[in-house]
Amino acid sequence: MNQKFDHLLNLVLIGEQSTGKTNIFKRLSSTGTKYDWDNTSKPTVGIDFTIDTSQIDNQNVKLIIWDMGAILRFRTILKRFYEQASGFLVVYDITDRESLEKIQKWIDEIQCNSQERPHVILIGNKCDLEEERKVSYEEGRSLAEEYGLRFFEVSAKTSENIDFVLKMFKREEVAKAKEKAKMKEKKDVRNRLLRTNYQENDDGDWSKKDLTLT
Ligand SMILES: Nc1nc2c(ncn2[C@@H]2O[C@H](COP(=O)(O)OP(=O)(O)O)[C@@H](O)[C@H]2O)c(=O)[nH]1
Ligand SMILES: [Mg+2]
Repeated sequence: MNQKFDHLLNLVLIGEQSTGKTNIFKRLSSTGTKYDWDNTSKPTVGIDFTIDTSQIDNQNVKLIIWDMGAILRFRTILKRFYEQASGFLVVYDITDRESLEKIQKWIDEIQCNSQERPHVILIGNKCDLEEERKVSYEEGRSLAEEYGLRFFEVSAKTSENIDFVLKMFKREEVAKAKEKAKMKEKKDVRNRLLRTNYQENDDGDWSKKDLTLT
């Protein structure tokens, strides 16, 4: 079936190893609700992706979610992903302080390699492990504030906040695209009006048409 989409989005999961990216990915994928929690997940070697299709504000949205494994070491591949992504979930583990301290490295990578300003969301995963918590909610929130990012604590284990983050990402991207289309239409109308009322003279300047002569 050849379905048409109004929006194609790419969302990439990045962050230190063992922060739970692959488990978040499994929850985000369309089969997520059927996914049984598995404590034995292995380091991700390659790249995995899943396609999520949905309707947001009467628009068909196709979202491709990418789980990046050790392949992140290959900079040429990485660069292509940074360039094409509409958004990133930058993940740290609330029970692992080091994973938060390395967040800056990931955000710098996005800022250095992305062409347009992508939608970046800071994610503190494993919020079900309250007793093992090493990073407070406040610390995560203020780091996100420093970079002007949205911030959520989630749990891939219990699914807490996972659906919400995905829906919010899609809604905001669709709203952004609609706003962009509106601006473009306004600009097109302005240009059309300009062309109707003005004419280009020999010097390449625009001057008002002498309507009495036409
Ligand atoms: N308690 C708990 N453990 C998690 C959660 N997410 C991931 N894990 C565990 O953390 C380890 C690393 O997870 P994984 O998804 O492979 O991390 P990745 O290397 O970032 O892809 C695994 O043992 C998971 O079972 C979570 O939300 N809560
Ligand atoms: Mg992984």
